[in-house]
Amino acid sequence: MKTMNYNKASLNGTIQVPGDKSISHRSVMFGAIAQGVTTVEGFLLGEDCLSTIDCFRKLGVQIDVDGNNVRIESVGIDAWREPAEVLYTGNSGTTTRLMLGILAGTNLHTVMTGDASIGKRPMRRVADPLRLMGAQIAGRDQGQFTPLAIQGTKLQAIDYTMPVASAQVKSAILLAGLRAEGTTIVRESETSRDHTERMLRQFGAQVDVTEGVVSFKGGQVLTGTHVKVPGDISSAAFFLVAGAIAPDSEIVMTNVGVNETRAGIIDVLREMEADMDVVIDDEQAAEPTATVTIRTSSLKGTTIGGAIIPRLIDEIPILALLATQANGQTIIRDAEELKVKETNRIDAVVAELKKLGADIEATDDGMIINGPTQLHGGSLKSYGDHRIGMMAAIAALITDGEVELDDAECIAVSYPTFFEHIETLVKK
Ligand code: SPQ
Repeated sequence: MKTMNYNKASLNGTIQVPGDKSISHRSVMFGAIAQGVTTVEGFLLGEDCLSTIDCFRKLGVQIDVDGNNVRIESVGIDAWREPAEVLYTGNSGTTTRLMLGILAGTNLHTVMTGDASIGKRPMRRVADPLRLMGAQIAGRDQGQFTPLAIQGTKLQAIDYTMPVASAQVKSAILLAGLRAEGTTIVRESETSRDHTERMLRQFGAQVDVTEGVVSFKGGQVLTGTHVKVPGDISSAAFFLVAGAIAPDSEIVMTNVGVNETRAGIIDVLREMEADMDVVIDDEQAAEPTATVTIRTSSLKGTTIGGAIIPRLIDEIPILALLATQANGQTIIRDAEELKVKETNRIDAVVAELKKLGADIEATDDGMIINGPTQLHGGSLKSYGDHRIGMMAAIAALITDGEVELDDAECIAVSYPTFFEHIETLVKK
């Protein structure tokens, strides 16, 4: 149990949020698949990414970690060894789903499982298209849930139209496509994060992307390279909201990843009239970064829905808190995917913010929030979900009275230094 009493402090100063979780996972995966040495700078030492490292070590890949620098040495997939142990993916959906795509085309038998939350997350969305490629995957409830057993085999390319916007499904198919015969094509109606496509290019592969269609020829060999991981915009999101809603505040964040397939929260903050500056460092970088400054803001309600949803899906819990402080109504829609994250994030956000006195209701595909509301203290649950836990802690900055949080440890999944950063920014 963590008790938070910040007495409506203001937040001021500069922080650098930790490395991007999605890119950190992929850097190790690609480094393990590639031939040669891959060096990674700015790697996120969160529990989820450490699970990815652990899985590849069990496959015999040499991975050395020195602070936020990681070195991966591999001679490619064919040199991996069949692990005697189960590959444990912890709380990480990204590890579980992308590994499924990678392992499907090896010549290994592997078994993968994760924690209780992973055990409830749908895997057929990945396993089904992989089966169309010839993958042999068995799992609980007809291949729907972990534990999953994979018998690696030869794969055939497919032309797949995605039923939901999901970077994890797209990435798993593309990674399987690396070992497949023919050209793999993935069609998205709404663009999900494109880190896999960008990284394939960084490792020397040729990928074509035109109007929502990604195509990629199997059999391409990846070569080790250097990967620079930008700060995670999904982590920065918590302090973007904190700076906007806490009194007399100004927070500067450097090296924030602003890949446009991830940066939907910047558009929403602008739309809500937040007092914010975004200065891009290098637009040409494989993953562009920016220095972002946010100040206490007078906000207006908005509607968030449609194509922007995949660009900010993980930021919706904290945007809901932001909306409780905006003038007027905020509607979040088209976000059913929130129901299959670490927990049902629609139900969790609504239940916990209601406990603090927010005017918020769940809908089938999102939520409706009326603001502004002075929030009061309360006893909150994180549901073991890092993003719900961080939302609760940021809410505690502006409540009348203290907030208790049952399980704050889960925050280490993506942001191990989160509470240190709050302490740095809170004026004593
Ligand atoms: O890895 P995990 O547990 O799925 O993490 C989450 C998160 O909040 O950190 C989702 F719960 O992020 C996903 C994100 O929602 C990470 C991700 C990726 O790296 O490809 C893609 C998104 O998921 P999806 O299902 O839309 O593909």
